[in-house]
Amino acid sequence: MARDRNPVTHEPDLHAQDGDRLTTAQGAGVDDTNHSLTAGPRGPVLLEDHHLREKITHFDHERIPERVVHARGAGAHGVFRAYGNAASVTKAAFLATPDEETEVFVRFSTVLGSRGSADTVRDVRGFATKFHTREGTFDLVGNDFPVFFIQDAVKFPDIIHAGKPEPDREIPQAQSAHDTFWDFIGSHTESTHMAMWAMSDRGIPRSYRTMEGFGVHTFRMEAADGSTSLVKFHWKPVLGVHSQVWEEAQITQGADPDFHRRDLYDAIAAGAFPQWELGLQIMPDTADEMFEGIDLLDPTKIVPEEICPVQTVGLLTLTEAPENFFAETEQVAFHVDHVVPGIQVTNDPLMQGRLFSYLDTQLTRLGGPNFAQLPVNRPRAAVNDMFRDGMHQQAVHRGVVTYKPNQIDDDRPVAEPDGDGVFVTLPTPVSGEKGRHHPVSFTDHFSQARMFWLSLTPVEQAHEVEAFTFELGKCLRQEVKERVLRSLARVDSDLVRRVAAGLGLPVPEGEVPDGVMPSPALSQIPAEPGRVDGRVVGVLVAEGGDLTPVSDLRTAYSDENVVVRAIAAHGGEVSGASGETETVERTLLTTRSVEYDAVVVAPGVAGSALAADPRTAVLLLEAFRHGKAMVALGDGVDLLTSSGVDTSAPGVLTCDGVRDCVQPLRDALGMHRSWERLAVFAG
Ligand code: HDE
Repeated sequence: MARDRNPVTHEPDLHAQDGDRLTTAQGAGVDDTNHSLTAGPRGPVLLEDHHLREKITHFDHERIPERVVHARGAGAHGVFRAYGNAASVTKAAFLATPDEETEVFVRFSTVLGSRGSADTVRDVRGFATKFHTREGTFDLVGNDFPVFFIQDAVKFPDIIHAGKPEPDREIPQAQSAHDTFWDFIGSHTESTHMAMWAMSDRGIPRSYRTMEGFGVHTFRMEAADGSTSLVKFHWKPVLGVHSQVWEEAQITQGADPDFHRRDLYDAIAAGAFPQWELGLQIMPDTADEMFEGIDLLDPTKIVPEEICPVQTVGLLTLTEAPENFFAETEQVAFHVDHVVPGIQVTNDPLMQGRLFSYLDTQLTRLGGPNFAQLPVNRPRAAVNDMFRDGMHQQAVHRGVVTYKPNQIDDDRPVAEPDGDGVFVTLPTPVSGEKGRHHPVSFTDHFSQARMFWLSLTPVEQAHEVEAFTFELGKCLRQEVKERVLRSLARVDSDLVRRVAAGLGLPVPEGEVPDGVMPSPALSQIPAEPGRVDGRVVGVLVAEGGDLTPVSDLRTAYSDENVVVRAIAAHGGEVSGASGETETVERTLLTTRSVEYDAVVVAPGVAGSALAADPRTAVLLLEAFRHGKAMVALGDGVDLLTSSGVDTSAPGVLTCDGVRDCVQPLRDALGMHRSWERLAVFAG
């Protein structure tokens, strides 16, 4: 990925700021940047100080407007490799050519919070991918849920106004747990399905690396032979889909608000490159654009994987963190209408509105129409658009001809409908009366919400109940809670009974849709241990105790880049019983349980200074409550017991030596959590 080269001219890119000498913005050397120019040693500052004025003026204008939604995010560069099997449905070269590699930039985000808000709030996550293909840029601007709150883009400002902090006191930040959000959800029953996703564990991912991604809308694909299909995009994380639990997410918001971006950068730095397979659900392109009774233009509906399997067509690997957050992650500009030959949009009314919005918003955010010239946005395909001038124009265009047709340049450049790599809109028929319609096929708002509920395991259902009860419990107005309960009564009687009980409100009556079947693919609980790359194990160690478990576990899991951190009573180094030393990475002051996927107590900690500190018990009990794998080595079991951890509970391993616990701990990590233990808490 030669990012030090200009992708268009292949000239070395100027990293704007280069060399050892401090200069002004115009390149003159600066003599002193610590003292303003004054009249006399204690006199007034002189207007003549051009360095001071230039430096402060530039600083005054450093900020650009944050994104109106998805302001908080983190990105990474990577590569997409096509398997080539997609050639049967699309002529897009980056998908259809076996082993073709395409440079990508991916930005993950939350939706509601400001740029400085915490990563682990309950929200849908953005999953936007810019494919720099040789046929032009393709942006897949997706989310980590496959459905959306609304069916029509015209309601987008309403849902976002309702979800953002309430305008009088500007609280709560990055939270949906407030009246205006639930007032909207209760009054738009089409939102019920997405609300079920948001209140499930999907709303609080463990990491960007363990999220699925979805294009949400149905796209139309065109193969080289001219055949067309209706297609939905999926990203399948190689590490599986995993989430935090709610208390853990809340603690993380304070203990490490950068948790997800740190995890992304740390994993890349450790060589545990995050990976997703791109998958397609391919459906026939029929005149009614329906599949098995599902309206493919309704973005509040999924097509269950059981009736249309996801076929994987390529692998995305993130390999490089950005060099500069502002230049890359902040200035990247995605647009749903950035499509390439072989991929076309459909009449989904939510998608149609987005085709306008993404271009429009960049004009404010990036200050004009030339944002595609910014390094992170620059197409890798040659550009010859005949657009001219505008704010922040980077190019020095040649010639006098900036119009078509022209004689002076033999009418070049030419538009050629039959040329290679040319985007030609498919001649799909359009008919009907103009009007503000509400199609009948968009009116079923509850069957798939019910399907989602029925597809969850009891532990996941308990989390869903807890989330609804928490969010509605934070609302101040009774009528808001009552209306949402009326919607839940139309999803499932058990769900509404449990949420109403938690809120202390009467259970409303509701008719639930008949004959709804679950879709097992919607549950996140793995059937067997998955991969553990980049997982974090914390080992409590004591001065004079046995430190070898730290290095032994590191060696045992080195192939999977598992991070093993020593936690001790003080920073610096600790020395073990046999003279071994270990660098302390965390103390009780600098860590919290949420940093670890598993916690190990090494021999010798019981009875040490660490054991006497009440924060140790807090760390252990949190890990226990959150279903984390826990290991007591030797007398470590005494510390677990004195801290109140039930050592006979599932997922609590007691071993004499490290060797005995390597495989069981790996398996426990691969299951992500002890679901049996969480089931006990869920009741
Ligand atoms: Fe967006 N959305 N959106 N959205 N969206 C933006 O574009 C909008 C929707 C999504 O990391 C904005 O450049 C409308 C669905 C992501 O830079 C804005 C509607 C999905 C990102 C905008 C939707 C998304 C955005 C704000 C209703 C999932 C972050 C800044 C029709 C399929 C991209 C920007 C990044 C960002 C408008 C609904 C995903 C204002 C009008 C559905 C991942 O243009």
